[in-house]
Formats: sequence, structure tokens, C-alpha cells
Amino acid sequence: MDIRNIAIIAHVDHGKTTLTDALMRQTGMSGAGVSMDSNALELERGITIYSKNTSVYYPPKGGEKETTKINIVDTPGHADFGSEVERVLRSIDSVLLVVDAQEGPMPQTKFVLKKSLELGLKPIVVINKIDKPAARPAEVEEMVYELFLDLGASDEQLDFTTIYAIAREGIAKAKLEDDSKDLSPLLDSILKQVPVASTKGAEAMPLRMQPFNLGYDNFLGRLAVGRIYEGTIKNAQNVIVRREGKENRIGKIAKLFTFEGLQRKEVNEASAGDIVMIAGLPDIYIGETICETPEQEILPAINIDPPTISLNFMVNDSPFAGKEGKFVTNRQIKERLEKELEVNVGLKIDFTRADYYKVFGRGEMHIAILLENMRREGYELQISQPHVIIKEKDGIKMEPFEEVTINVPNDMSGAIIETLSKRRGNLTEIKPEHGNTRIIFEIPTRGILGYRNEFVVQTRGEGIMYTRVIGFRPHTGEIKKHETGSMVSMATGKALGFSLFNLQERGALYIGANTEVYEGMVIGNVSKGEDLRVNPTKGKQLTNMRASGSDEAIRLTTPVDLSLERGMSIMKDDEYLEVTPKSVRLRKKYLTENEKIKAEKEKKLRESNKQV
Ligand SMILES: Nc1nc2c(ncn2[C@@H]2O[C@H](COP(=O)(O)OP(=O)(O)OP(=O)(O)O)[C@@H](O)[C@H]2O)c(=O)[nH]1
Ligand SMILES: [Mg+2]
Repeated sequence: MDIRNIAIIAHVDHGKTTLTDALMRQTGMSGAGVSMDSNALELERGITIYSKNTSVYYPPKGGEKETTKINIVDTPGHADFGSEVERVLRSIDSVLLVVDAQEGPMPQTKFVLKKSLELGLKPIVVINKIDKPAARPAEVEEMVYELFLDLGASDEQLDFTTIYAIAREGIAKAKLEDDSKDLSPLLDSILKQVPVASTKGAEAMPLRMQPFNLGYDNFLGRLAVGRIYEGTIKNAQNVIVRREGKENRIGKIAKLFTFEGLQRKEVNEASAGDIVMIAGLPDIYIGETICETPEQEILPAINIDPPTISLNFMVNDSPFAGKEGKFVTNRQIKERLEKELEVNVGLKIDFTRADYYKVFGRGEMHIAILLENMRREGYELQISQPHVIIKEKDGIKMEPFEEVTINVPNDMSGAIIETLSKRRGNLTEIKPEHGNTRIIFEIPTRGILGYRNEFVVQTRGEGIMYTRVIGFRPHTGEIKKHETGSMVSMATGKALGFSLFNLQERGALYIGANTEVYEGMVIGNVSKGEDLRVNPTKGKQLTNMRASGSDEAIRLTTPVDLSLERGMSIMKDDEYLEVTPKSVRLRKKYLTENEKIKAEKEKKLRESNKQV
């Protein structure tokens, strides 16, 4: 049977998953209401986090015409998961580049298209959401063409096919004015445009396969998803795993699956061109070559982007520790993190310290997803402030940089440019865009860590901001940020509305009335820089304010919701974020002034001892 391998790529929210779901439905691979976004967090956030495989048959199996199997990889559009897309692109033969007919090409469109063109792929462009009232498909098509040109597309790549779609209704058209009721115009062009995945020659050769994704199963252990380039892989087959600069390893395939809709189907063998999932190789890794004989050439490695930020995970030792979590010990946290390493390719963890584990990731979102998954499973822990990773190359200090693309109402652009310039950003582009201003900066990750919240406030929620890591560059020196101070509780007990009413004038609160607090817990910020110790449990009778008739009418501003991501971005170096299944709390590392003074003394003592 003919096989075609494609990935669906786009900027976040342009409709990749909706399109994949519709393709599965229309080819009879899944029922109504079934989605590739199946993970709980994906459903909740409405975004794709993990790239996933499926396959459909077209024309349907058992019909008059011979069927073709189309392996499809649905990829995430969020930039923090961009390296996931890159790995996938190495293993497929063409992409559907989905572009929103109103928004047009966006930063991640550019990134994924650039990677695809560099790999020599010839994309099929899908202009999606043409049903939107403000859709402008012809204009967007022109913009996509310009983007191809800018990115140095070859003549062949420039000659791309465009399909117009309403993925949500499962409709695709070859021409805008066509009448269409389904996705067959898209499926037809996939068969026509995407190269056949294999040849008779390749099928006759000895096995060579390369994993581009990892998975984990409680019974089968580590799983690897990969493409078979040559030969046939069989269940129970002995294989050799090869990797540049490493000794060959031997292993045995314990189970073999192909993808069918959302299911995996156990098979006894699969041949060149197909994408399969294998079990039985507990230490298999992305990019390794699985082959039959020790002499076979190693396939070109698959690059995995290095982490850019790090933070410490540790046992929660706050006064409220252990009240809400099921798994709270050092050992339980360690085991969970070890399990995560099985599948989370961008993640690295240093387990050498006894009192904390240092976790390295690709961005705040990457880490937040891990933490969110852990708390849902019942874990409780504490984390330190995320820091960017500083490296040394040829004696030069290097730090990660990001490209920040911002779209704001025109009158706000001045303030944004000023803020980002102060944070050592370099303005690379500024131009009008649908009545707004589009600004592109290259800036050290350090400069925008935690900036997202400020941006929302600064633009009154009207701005859009995308960031993407662009690599390590020489360190730019100190960055001064205007920071608020923390409002810290000096008492343990129940926060009272009356005190909070008075405190809310000093800054934004993170808690509402009747929240249990402890000494050292951060309950809000203070607009004037310095930290402030306050007593939120103080009742009315303890103040020297006179009771008045208006007391019942105390109005509290809605507190700032301390989500995981917000907590991570506003926390300070001398604070920890407590993460439990029920709460996210911010606290000082040293809960009382005394503890802090003691710790500072001890530190000085240690340092002077060292000098002696
Ligand atoms: N109007 C309209 N909305 C659509 C269409 N296709 C998808 N959407 C909506 O766009 C939103 C995002 O769709 P998804 O399919 O999740 O987008 P995605 O590209 O997979 O997003 P990520 O995986 O998070 O990058 C959803 O609310 C869809 O219902 C369409 O053709 N027309
Ligand atoms: Mg998606």
C-alpha cells in the first residue's frame, strides 16, 4: 500500500487540530466529537501541547479505488514547544501549512515554514477559517507567498498549492469560488503533491528506522515513535541501536504498533515509509538509528534544542505543607521527575543534590505544564524562581535570546519600545499591521522573564505578544527592571476583610477575605519597591479606627488570581512558590525576619571561614 507522511504545522490556534480531527472523521477513522487534543490540560487550555500521530485511509478502504495510507502528525503551535515540531519535520515528506485567513502569517508560521523549507519540503498551504467575517484569503495568500520569498524558498517550493478551508465545518476548496461539502479537495492534493513515502528498492534493504518522539506505557515501558526509512521491522526482532560517538547497543522489539485514527494497532511487521511505535528498547532515544547489522550507516542526528531556563524543585516545607498533597516526599518527587524524563524530550534534571532537584526546560510554559500535570496527579512541592541558563563558549559568557513579536494599538507602541529597550531589547522591526503597530525585538530571555503580566497591564489586555527562543548570544550585562515589592504576612491565621480593605491601597492582593495565611506568606505586592510586612488578620477592634455605619459596605477589589504561570513570573529570588493540588501560594524563603537575619549571619560566617 502507498503511504504518505505529513505534518500539520501553523501558528498557535490557526486550526491544525480542528483540521486533523475533521480529516479523521471524514475518512471514517473516528466518530463525532473525537479530538487529537485528548490530554486533560490540552482540553482545558484549548491548545495542543504534545505532537501526536494518526493515520487515515483515502479513498476509504474497501472501495473501488486503491487506498492510500496518510500518516499525519498534528503538532503544537505554541512557541515553547517549537523544538517538538522541528523533530517531527525531519521525519515526514510534506507539511500542511495552516494559516488563519484573517490573521495571516504570524511568528510561529514563519518559524515552522523556515524549518520546513530548509529541510527541502514542499508545503501545501491551507488558508483556514475563510468563514470568518473579517477573513481576507486572497490578501493572506499573497502574504504567505511573500513569506516564502523572504525565507529563500526555491522555485519549486514557491510553486505551492493553496487550499482554502473551513476546518471547523470540514470543508476544503481548491478555488475560493468552488462549491465544496467536504475535505476531498485537500485529500486529493495530498495524494497528488506529497511524495510516496517509499520505493521497492528501499523496502528490500535491511532495516533502518529513526525515532522522533518518545512515549511511555506503564506495562511496556519506554516507547519510541519513528519512521522506517528502509527494510522491514518485525515483532520480536533483534536490532542494533547506533548513535554517533557511542557504542552500539543490542535490543529486541517487544511490541510493534502502527497508528489508526486515534488508536494504536498492534502489528507483526511494518515496512519502509511507515511510521510506527515500538516497545522493548528501554534506553532508546530521539534520533538514534535502529538497524539490523552493526555496519549500517547511522542516519543524520536529530537536533534537540538545549534548555534555556532552570529552577529548583523541592519538598514543600511551608507551615501548610502536606495538607493538600498526596505525594509530598523527596523520593516521590524524584520518581515522578524520573518518569517525566522518559517522555519529555526538552527537559533535563540534575538529581545530584540531596535537598533539591535542578530542572532545566525550554521556557516558562514548558515547566508550568509539568507542574500542572504533577499537581493534578496529587503532588505537592515547592519551586524556586526560574533563572535563565548562562553558558560559557570560548571564554565568553552567553545567555539565551528571544524574538518577541508584539502587536499593540498605535498609541501604546512608544511605551512598549521604551520598556523593552530598557531591558536590553534590540528593535528589529516596526510596521503598521491591521490598524495596530507590529514591533519585533530581539531581547535576552532575562529581559522578558516575568514581563508577560506587566505587558497585559501596560496594554490593558489589548496587546498580543509572542516570544520564541532564537539561541544563545553574548551576555548583555545587568538588566534593571522596575519591580514591585512583596506584601508579606507577619501573622498566622485567617485574613480579614477589614485589614485587606486597608492593605489593598498599598498594592494588588493575591488573596481574598477568609484565606488562611501564615507568617512569611506573600499575600500581595507593594507598588512602592520595598517589601512590606503586614498583618492581614488584624480585626477592626484592634485598630484605632472608629466604627462607622459604612463598615458593612467594605468593598474589596477582586484579588489577582495566583495561577502557576503568574506565580512563576512574579516570584522573587528570595521566595518560593508552593504548588499543591489545591493551591498556589507564594512565600518568603525565610518566613520571619529573625530567620532571615540568622541565615545571613550563617552565610557570612561560612564565607569568612572559607577565606581563612
Ligand atoms: N471560524 C473558524 N474557526 C475555526 C476554524 N477552524 C478552527 N477554528 C477554531 O479555532 C480555534 C483553534 O483551533 P485548533 O484546531 O485548536 O488550533 P490549533 O492550530 O490546533 O492550535 P494549537 O495546537 O494550540 O497551536 C478553535 O476554537 C477552533 O474551533 C474555521 O475554519 N473557522
Ligand atoms: Mg492543536
